[in-house]
Amino acid sequence: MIALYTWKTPNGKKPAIMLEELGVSYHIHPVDIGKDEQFSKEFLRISPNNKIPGMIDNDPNTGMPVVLFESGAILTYLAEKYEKFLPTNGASRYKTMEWLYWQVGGLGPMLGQLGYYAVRAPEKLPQPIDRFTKEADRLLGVLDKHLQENEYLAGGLYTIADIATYPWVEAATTFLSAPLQESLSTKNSLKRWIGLISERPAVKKGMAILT
Ligand SMILES: N[C@@H](CCC(=O)N[C@@H](CS)C(=O)NCC(=O)O)C(=O)O
Repeated sequence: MIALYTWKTPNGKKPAIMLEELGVSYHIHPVDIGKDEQFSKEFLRISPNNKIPGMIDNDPNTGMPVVLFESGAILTYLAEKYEKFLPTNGASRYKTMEWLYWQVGGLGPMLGQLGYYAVRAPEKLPQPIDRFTKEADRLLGVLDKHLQENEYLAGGLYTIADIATYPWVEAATTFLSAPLQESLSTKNSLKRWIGLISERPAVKKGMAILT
């Protein structure tokens, strides 16, 4: 069975959504990052970067467990193993990769910094809050523009790029930042996509882990 080491944060919800979409049975091992459990010896053996999510797939068919950290790698592994949500070849495969890397390397880190400075930091410093709000809004604008001409991130197909991006967009437009919530009202294509993704039963289940 797949063991998912995770917590109820945007990065932690991505593999849970994927496993729900695949209908694969899995067991959640909570790693409470509010209590520094990501620094435990057991977890560091799975994720040496001390960040959730991590995953162990004890698949008897492969002979040895597959141990992974980094949500993009976990999503890609699961997509290739179960042959779903990542086209095996052609332009749409690389469009999926393009938006997956955009999320993991751009949207996620910027929103993560915004979350720190605007929500968690004891002192609210205007300069970093302003910088990361503007950058997050720019990235959401890029997404909105792309979605004007594309139903999903990779075009006509729902893929791991959508699965990776949705939990961060949901956080950005709910609790992370009031200015981002306001600017969503002008981003109609992004709103359409949010509606489309949020209605999926697997997304509802994956978003609700550990609540
Ligand atoms: N690039 C990583 C980012 C993971 C990440 O930032 N996880 C956060 C929670 S959303 C975490 O574990 N933070 C704990 C820490 O920094 O100590 C991924 O996509 O898996």
